[in-house]
Amino acid sequence: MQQFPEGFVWGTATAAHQVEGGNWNNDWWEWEHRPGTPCAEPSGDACDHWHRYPDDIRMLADLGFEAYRFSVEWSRIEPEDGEFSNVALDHYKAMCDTCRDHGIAPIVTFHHFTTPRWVAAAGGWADPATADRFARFAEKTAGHLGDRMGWACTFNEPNWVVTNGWFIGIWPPGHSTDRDGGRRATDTFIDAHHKSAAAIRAAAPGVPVGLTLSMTEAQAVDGGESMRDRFTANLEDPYLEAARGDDFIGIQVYTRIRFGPDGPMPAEDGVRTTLMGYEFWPEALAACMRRAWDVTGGVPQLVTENGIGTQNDAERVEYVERALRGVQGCLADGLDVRGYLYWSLLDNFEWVYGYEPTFGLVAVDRATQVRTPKPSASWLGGIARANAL
Ligand code: GCO
Repeated sequence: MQQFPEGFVWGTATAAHQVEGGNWNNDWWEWEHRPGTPCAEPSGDACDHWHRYPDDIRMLADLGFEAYRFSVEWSRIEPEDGEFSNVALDHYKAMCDTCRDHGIAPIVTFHHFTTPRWVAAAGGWADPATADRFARFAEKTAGHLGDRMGWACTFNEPNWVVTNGWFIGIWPPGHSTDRDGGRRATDTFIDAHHKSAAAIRAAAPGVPVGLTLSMTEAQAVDGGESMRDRFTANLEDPYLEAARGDDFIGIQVYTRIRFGPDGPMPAEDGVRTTLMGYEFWPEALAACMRRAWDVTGGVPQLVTENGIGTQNDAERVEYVERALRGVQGCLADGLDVRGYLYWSLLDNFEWVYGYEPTFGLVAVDRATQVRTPKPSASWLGGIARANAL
């Protein structure tokens, strides 16, 4: 067994819209019900985590974890411009208190893909004014939660919101090849990150603040170097550079992409794929951690998402074990890695894919909401308790 550093954080992650249920006042609920939507199905009741979080957090603690990353839903906290809900704020305060009661550190994400309808209608992320709208929401929320938070993530994967919302068009606002809108959205997200991080630090002194970034190991094949470099330069590097000087950066990795001279290539022959169509490539985590370490100039890292959509729980164990071996290699080479959070605690709403891709350590019966931990849940919880692999 190889020990992880003293204080290494072990946990799991979810996101409000994917698990709470009934999140109707945001751009994703509208997107799911729009005629011709690319969504396989609506989020609906999700995992009813809005009501069932006490049992879910207790289950998390009983499994052996010590951290829980969840997101607060802006559209619940600020349903209309400048109108704040104390009931919603108190709900998330109670979630933090429940975590603490079980010895769990709450890792609070302030924006996980979903945006209130009123913000989207006012211009959304392509409107620079949204940075101040978001900073005001962050200040209000952080002021309410304070140091109940163990860590604060301003954004979850803003690069993925821009890619799918302005370049590919399968996420709201549904633009494709909108380079100008995508650039403005990237600029607004980065401005919002700096402003909200400052607001959170002022309202909750001592709580580490950072953004989380979707990263993919980008490999060049047969002259694909320029395509690979264009991918990383456009999708990842602006945010890695924005993270320089932050308390930490959240690294979120699932797979690799191979680039040829014409762009992304299909999965390599002989390499299995997951329910998301990703190549089964656990080693991508360490590769992206190393690249982030270089580009950010050594900003401390927290793996805020890593996992696999699969019906085969033994494959989940294989994936995570290989990914963690990569983390151990990064630690051995001097990277400052603070912890590992598995995505996800629960099988949940996987955005346009609906409920079919199952990432959870814990299965959820869609009809009854009954939770059933998978063998991987106690396996990873055991690693968390031992702090060793
Ligand atoms: C993401 C999001 C999660 C996904 C997870 C699996 O990285 O896309 O943070 O909401 O559910 O990554 O795709």
